[in-house]
Amino acid sequence: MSRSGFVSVVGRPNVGKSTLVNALVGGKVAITSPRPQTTRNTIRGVLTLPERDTQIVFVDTPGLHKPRTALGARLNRLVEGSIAEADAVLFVLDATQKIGPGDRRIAERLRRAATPVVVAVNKVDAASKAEIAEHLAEAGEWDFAAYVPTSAVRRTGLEPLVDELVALLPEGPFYFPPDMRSDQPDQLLAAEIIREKYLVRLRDELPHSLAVVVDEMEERPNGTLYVAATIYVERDSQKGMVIGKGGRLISVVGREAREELEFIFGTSVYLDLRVKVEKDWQRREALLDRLGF
Ligand SMILES: Nc1nc2c(ncn2[C@@H]2O[C@H](COP(=O)(O)OP(=O)(O)OP(=O)(O)O)[C@@H](O)[C@H]2O)c(=O)[nH]1
Ligand SMILES: [Mg+2]
Repeated sequence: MSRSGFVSVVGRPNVGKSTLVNALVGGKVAITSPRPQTTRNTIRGVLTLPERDTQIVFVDTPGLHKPRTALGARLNRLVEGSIAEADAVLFVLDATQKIGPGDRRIAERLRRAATPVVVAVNKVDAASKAEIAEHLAEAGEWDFAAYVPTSAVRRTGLEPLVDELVALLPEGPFYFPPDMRSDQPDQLLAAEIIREKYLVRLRDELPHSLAVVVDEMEERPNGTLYVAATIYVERDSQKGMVIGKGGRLISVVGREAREELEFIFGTSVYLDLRVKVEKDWQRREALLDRLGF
């Protein structure tokens, strides 16, 4: 009998959840950036192990944090839902930062759940042996199913991590075709790639004020993929920042996004970007619906 199940990937913002999911499934399904709160949706990445007749569906989630806006509250509820539906939880810690109240709150939440938990102590490439040992000892007191040191960027510790997770999965048929890596529609992935390029280039609070929606995506007769997207900001003053002096920033971001989209879709891409102001969209429930949250 085959094995298959959902593994919800949770943790504080910026600990490397999305980088880890990408490394585990062997391709980019979720965007990553040095800014906290990069992920805003649950994103499924599928790892099929034919030789073990096993399929793991990783569910990347937004980092859990104290919500300050309607968007923040929605994101936390999303994570709760993902934990409730999971067969196992992958709880990610950042070895380069001390275990803090945010990690402890999540640990307490997970201890109350019936779902088994595997802890990844991630970013070990950037931490000292002493820091890693301290994490393993301190987190060990939570008494979860297993603890595995990992580096998502160097791709170390992934095999032991997969072994621990496979052991927790129930028997059952695969949820997705074996060659499928993500169930994310192309439109959403394209919007995320554009947002990622901005996250990497913008400073301060502005990244959180951005939302990207792909309005149109269509293959032209000459084979070029036409992608039209709108970048939403919250205030008039932010519009200029997103466009940049003389349109410089939007053209650089546009080029970087286009190049990655061409790589992902294997075709030439024409990217049409526009910027719109939607006052305080992060705080307005109706707008959150329209922007796809
Ligand atoms: N040195 C090092 N950096 C890492 C590792 N994994 C992730 N990072 C970096 O940590 C930052 C955050 O990574 P993400 O994968 O976006 O983190 P996340 O937990 O998904 O963040 P949110 O979506 O905001 O909750 C990025 O700059 C990554 O390159 C790792 O194993 N080692
Ligand atoms: Mg993420």
